[in-house]
Formats: sequence, structure tokens, C-alpha cells
Amino acid sequence: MLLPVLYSFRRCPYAMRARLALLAAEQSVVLREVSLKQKPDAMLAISPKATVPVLALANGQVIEESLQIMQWALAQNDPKKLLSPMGTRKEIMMALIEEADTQFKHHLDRYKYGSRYSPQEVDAHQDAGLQFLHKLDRHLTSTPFLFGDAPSLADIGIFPFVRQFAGVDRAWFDKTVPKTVINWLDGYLNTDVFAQVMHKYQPWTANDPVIVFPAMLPENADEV
Ligand SMILES: N[C@@H](CCC(=O)N[C@@H](CS)C(=O)NCC(=O)O)C(=O)O
Repeated sequence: MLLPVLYSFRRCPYAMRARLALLAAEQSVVLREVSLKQKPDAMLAISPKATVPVLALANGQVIEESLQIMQWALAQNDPKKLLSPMGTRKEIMMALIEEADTQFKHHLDRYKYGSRYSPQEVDAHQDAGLQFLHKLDRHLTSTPFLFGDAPSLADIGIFPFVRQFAGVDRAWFDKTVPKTVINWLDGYLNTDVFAQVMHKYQPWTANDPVIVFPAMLPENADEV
């Protein structure tokens, strides 16, 4: 069996959401943990843009965007119906992910790396990030997930970034952010699924044994 190869980085929220989708799709991949300071030549050769995650399929196709990796995985198998939210149209779900990936991420980066900015700027980015969390709250007041009673692509696509936002100053986050959002985030962080996705691997080198993710070894696993 030829498995796709995923170049991944444990703490990267984009790689995290790719792994979450692969797990939800029950899609095994060969996982290669990447050190961002020393990216493997094998990854750079197929993806010169040099960001993680990268998924190399058995047919030679290379998918270099986390959202596309998620969509590819769930197009293979979507037992939890993450691509078909109950409570909305797909375009509306994709628009919320887009807003998280662009505006919220913009403010998150500037809030997270605050030492590069003035205190006033950091406050402004913290506040702008909070506005997005209020938007999530409006989704989460009536249902436990962003678009209904069950998770969707938006939940697993967005929470890794909210986790980073929370990590900057958890005391402030707990004091300020709506409880619905805190519970939604913590609900994800406290699951076995998240623990599985955050398993630690040493950076890959060419002679290492194959690591299959999710960690249930299919027989005769092979690399692309
Ligand atoms: N739009 C890309 C962004 C991926 C991205 O920026 N990943 C970061 C790590 S979280 C990265 O690889 N940065 C390159 C570097 O730090 O050298 C995606 O969705 O996959």
C-alpha cells in the first residue's frame, strides 16, 4: 500500500489542522516531522515554498496548503461529515475559515510576537483578535460547535489558532473571552484526538524508520 507522505511540524497550527483532518478521515500517512530551522531537502525538492504542512500523494501530486490537505483528506472519507455542516451552507463555513486565516491570523501574529510592536499596537491586535472570538461566541451560544451540534471543518480548522491566541496570556484569556469560546477550545484540547495529533516525534532524517500517522500501523505500509 502506498501511503501519502506528510511533512509536518508538531506546534504549527496549520500542520495541526491537517493532522486533525487526516485523523478524522482515518487516512494513514507517513509522517515526517520537520525542523523549521533545517527543512529536509526531500521536502524542499517537492515544495520550494517551504512551509509545512506538505502532503505528497502516491500519484505524485503535492498539496502545499493546509486547508487543501484537509479537504483532500475529507474528500477521501468523511465519516463525521465535517464537510457538510448541519447548520449552514458550505460557503458560509468556508468564509469563517477564511476570516480566521486572514484577519484573525494577522492580529494573532502581532499579538503573539508583541515584543516587535509598541504596547498600543499589541493592545489593538489583542482587541481585534477578541472581536473575532466574539464572533465565534455568536455561533457558539446556541450550539456546542460553530455550525451545529456536531463539529465541522471550521471547528478543527480554526481552534488551533485560537489555542495560540489563548497561549499568549491564558489568565487574560480566561478572564475576558466568552465562556462559550473557552469551553469550545478546552473541549478540543482535552480530547484523546488532540493528544494523538500532538504526539511528539523527532525531526525526520532520511534513514529513519517509517512513522505512520495516525499511529495504527497498517500492514505492509510503504512510502511514496
Ligand atoms: N498557508 C499555509 C501556511 C503554512 C505556514 O505558514 N506554516 C508555517 C509554520 S506554522 C511555516 O512553515 N513557516 C515557514 C518557516 O517558518 O520557515 C498553509 O495553510 O499551509
